[in-house]
Amino acid sequence: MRIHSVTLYHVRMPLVATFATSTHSRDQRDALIVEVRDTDGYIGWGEVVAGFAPHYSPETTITAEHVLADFLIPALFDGPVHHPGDFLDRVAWVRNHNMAKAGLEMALWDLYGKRLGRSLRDLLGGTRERVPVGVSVGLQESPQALVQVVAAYLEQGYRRIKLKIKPGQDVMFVRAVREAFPDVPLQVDANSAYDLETARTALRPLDDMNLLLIEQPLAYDDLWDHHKLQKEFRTPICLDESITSAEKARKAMEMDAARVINIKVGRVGGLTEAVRIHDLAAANKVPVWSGGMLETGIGRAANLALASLPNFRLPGDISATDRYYRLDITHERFALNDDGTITVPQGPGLGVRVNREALAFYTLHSMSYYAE
Ligand code: OSB
Ligand code: MG
Repeated sequence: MRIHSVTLYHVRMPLVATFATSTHSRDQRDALIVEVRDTDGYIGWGEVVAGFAPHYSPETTITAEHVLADFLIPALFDGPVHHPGDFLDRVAWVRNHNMAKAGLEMALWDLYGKRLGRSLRDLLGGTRERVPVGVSVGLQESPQALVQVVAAYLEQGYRRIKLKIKPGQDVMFVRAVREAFPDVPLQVDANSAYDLETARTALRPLDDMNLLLIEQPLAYDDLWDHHKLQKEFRTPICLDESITSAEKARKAMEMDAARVINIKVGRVGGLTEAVRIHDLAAANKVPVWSGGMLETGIGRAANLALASLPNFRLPGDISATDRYYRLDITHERFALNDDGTITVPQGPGLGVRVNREALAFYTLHSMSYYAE
C-alpha cells in the first residue's frame, strides 16, 4: 500500500444520555476520525478514542492530532506499508500516545482489508459471527434510580450489566441492583477511584455479591497494589487502565494482579497489540473481554471484529448504537440480537460505510496531509 493522503476530522457528538464515571460526567464525546487514502484510491477509516480531557488516559483529542500530524503521518509517508503492523514498527520510537497510533493503525487495517476483499474479523483470526455484549451503566443519583436504569437495559435484552462505582456510591448501589436482579451477570468498574486502604475495607461487601469481576479499583498505572488487593478478594480483579501493552499484561498476570483483562484497542496502541494481549492471556488461561470508549460506528466495528476471537470469553462493553448516538457517522447502526449478542460486520475491512454528511455535521475542524 502506498499512502496518498490522510485526513483527520475532530468530531464532537452529543450522547443520547449523560455518562458519568468516578472521574467525570459527559454529555458529548470528542473523537478524531482518521481517513487514509492510498494511491489506488482505496480508503480506510480509523477512530482515535482519546477524549476532550485527559481523565481516562494522558492523551486528548488535541495531543493525538499533534502526534499524528507531526510524527505518525510523516512516518507513514516514509515508504510503502506491506501490512498494518509494519507501520507500528516504524513508529515504535514514539513513546506512548497509544490512542493516536491505534487510530491510524485501524485505518490501515480497514484499507488493507478492503484491498484484499477480506473482513477485519478474518484477518485477525476471529471465530464467531456474533459476540455477547453487555452495557456499562454510568453513575446514577440514587440506588432506586440505578435499579430503574438497569431494569430498562435488561428489558431491552442486555444480558450483562456493568455498574460504575466510586467512593460513596458503591456498596449500597450495587446491593440494590443485586437484590432486584439476583441472577443477572453483574460487574463493577471504579476507574481508579480507590487506594489500597479504602478499597480493602469499602469494597469488602462486594466480595459476597457474586460479581463477575471488579475492574480497575486502584491507580490507573498500578499493578502491585492490585496484586495485594487480589490476595484478599475472591472476586477476580480485572485491569483496564493499567494494561497499556502486552508487556504490561505479562507482568500483571505474572504477579496475579489481573485474573481478567479488559482489552481496548486505543489504550494498548492498536489491533496488532490487542491480538498479542489476547494470545498471551489465552496462554495463561486468563479470560479477556472488549472494553468500550463510547465509540462511533467505526471504532465499534473494530471492537466487534476483535471480540470475535476465541479468548474473548466475557461479554463486551459494546452496546447497540441507539444507546450512544441518535445519528452516527456510519450508515450501519448496530442492534442487539435476541440472544444478547451483536453481529460482527462481514464486509471487507471494518465492514462499515461512513456517512459523510453526518461526519461533516459533527466536524469541528479537519485537516488533510499529503505524501510528497
Ligand atoms: O472504564 O470502561 C471504562 C467509557 C469511557 C472511558 C472509560 C470507560 C468507559 C466505559 C464505556 O465504560 C463503555 C462503552 O463504550 O459502552
Ligand atoms: Mg474501565
